[in-house]
Amino acid sequence: MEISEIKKYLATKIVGEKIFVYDEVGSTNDILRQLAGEGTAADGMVVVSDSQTAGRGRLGREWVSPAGRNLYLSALFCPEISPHESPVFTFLASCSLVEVLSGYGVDATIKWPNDVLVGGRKISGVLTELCASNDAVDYIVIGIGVNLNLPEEFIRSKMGDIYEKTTSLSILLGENVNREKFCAKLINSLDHFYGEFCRHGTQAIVDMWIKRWGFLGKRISLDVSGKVITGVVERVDPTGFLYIRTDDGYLRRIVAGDTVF
Ligand code: BT5
Repeated sequence: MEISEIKKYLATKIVGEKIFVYDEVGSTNDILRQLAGEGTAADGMVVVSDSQTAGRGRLGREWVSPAGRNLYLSALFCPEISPHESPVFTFLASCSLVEVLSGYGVDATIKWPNDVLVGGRKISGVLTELCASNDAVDYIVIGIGVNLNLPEEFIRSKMGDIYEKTTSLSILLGENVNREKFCAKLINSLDHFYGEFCRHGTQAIVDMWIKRWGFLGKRISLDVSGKVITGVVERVDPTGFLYIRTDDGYLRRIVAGDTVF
């Protein structure tokens, strides 16, 4: 990934004003957290890498991160919010991804809490991590992985039992995409939604996310620690929690889990 190529397409105010591009890292989230720990990171700073040797998802899951094919990006934010509102930054990232993919003519859907799917297959995932002290956020790192030029053969041969649940932009478009251009478009979109957050606050992002997610008032099934809970979504709040009215009439607050289709 060429930093000069990315900068050619950048039109941002805060996000990506400082950007670092690596050939190989363990995890882009770790690099940003390290910079933040050293006091050298700034609001909107972005780290991108061509490959990751220890790319990760939530709960220590692996994020498959081969070189030369995809996008692995982390962005740092320093918002004045309380730690429990940090999931709103996962929402912000998901909205950005849906917008950018739509610019490629791809109709992506959001799967609560952090997946972006096309045709039921995962194209992107978001990992939000935070550092907080005294009930205030010091910084939030959002890590985004997007499958861009991942060929069908790679998915089939290297991604084991998830191959049927995975896709990439090149598979959907039938041609490879310019990774630097995609990267810049995503940073531009993150900058747009971060601007919305700065102007209008967390609820505005939740509302934008709900619109793109599309499950408010609809029936949903969630795997919560191995138990499937089904009900109608009544509310989503800035903590990212879902309020589900189950068939027995109870309103359940879902803090963490995975959507089941
Ligand atoms: C996620 O976790 O989906 C968050 C992924 C975030 C990755 C980015 S890359 C840049 C930054 N640096 C990092 O180290 N991480 C972030 P989760 O919802 O837990 O999903 C993980 C699951 O997705 C795995 O267990 C696999 O089933 C599946 N998976 C792994 N790699 C994939 C890939 N490349 N494409 C699609 N699915 C994948």
